[in-house]
Amino acid sequence: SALRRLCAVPAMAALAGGFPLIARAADYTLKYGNNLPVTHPLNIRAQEAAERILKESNGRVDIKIFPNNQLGGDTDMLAQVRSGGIDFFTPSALVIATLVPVAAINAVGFAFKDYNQVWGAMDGALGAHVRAAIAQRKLYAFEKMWDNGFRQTTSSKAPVASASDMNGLKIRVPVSSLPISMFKGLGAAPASLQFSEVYSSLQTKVVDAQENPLPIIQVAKLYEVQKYCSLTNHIWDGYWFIANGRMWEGLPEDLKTVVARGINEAGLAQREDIKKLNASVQSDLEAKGLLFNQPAADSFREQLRTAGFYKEWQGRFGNEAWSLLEQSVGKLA
Ligand code: X2X
Repeated sequence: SALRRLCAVPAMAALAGGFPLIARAADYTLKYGNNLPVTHPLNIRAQEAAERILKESNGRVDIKIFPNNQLGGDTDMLAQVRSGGIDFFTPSALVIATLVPVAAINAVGFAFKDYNQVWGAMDGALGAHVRAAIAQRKLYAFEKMWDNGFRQTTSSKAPVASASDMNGLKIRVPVSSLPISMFKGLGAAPASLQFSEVYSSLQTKVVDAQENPLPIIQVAKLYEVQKYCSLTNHIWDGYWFIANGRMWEGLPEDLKTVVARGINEAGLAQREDIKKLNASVQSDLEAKGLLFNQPAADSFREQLRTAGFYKEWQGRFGNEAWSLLEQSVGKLA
């Protein structure tokens, strides 16, 4: 049969010292886990990167993607990438901050005005500072951070128009101390839950509210279990693409080059995807029934200052990191 003839070729070619036509197993089969649905730009671009890396490495590096919390929630995947159970993970800055505290610095409330400030900081000195801290925990962070977005507040109860509407709000936040501190400072009643539990906890009313960038609200279908969306823009959040340090050190230099190029360039394309999506996602979510409002930032910032939020986190991050942030965004406290 045709199949049999095809199968016979590599053996013959190998005997003749020729080049096999059928791919052998890759030298490096690497697992990458993440917490997002396959429809999110992060997964679409990661899949493209994996295909490009397979090709440019001549089949030597095969990255298998496990999306959507298939390997467990963020806490589990962070433990796995540390132990080498998986090779790559994309934790949000908030999530990796449970291991590398300074990584939450980009999430200081109302710090970044726009994406020029965000990428200036994260592709510059502030990002380098965080990557060095990640490296100390024996994880390798690729240079280009991927975009999650500016976080917005959704609720099944009522819109949030100013800081006083946060009072007593039962809101889910990621498992991370900065958002807990921030929402407590705003007077809310935050609860830490992994992303894998967000939809069901909103559906069963364990919490009334959550906060995430609009593309996440869209791909995770949170509009099905939320009614109001308040454009609070309170945190800018991104994903660090990280690798297990031992695995990374063990890769030959030529393959490191191929993998890093594939991942960093995919990250830049993913940023553009989110930028495009940001132009249309609100009207799509409105069509799906979410009611939007746009609160001014002033009352939230004022409340956080009064609560001592900025002073506290300046102390926790240290003056070096804090001044790198302020170099990009101006004085915060
Ligand atoms: O858990 C979240 O809210 C998410 C998806 O934004 C993060 O990964 C932090």
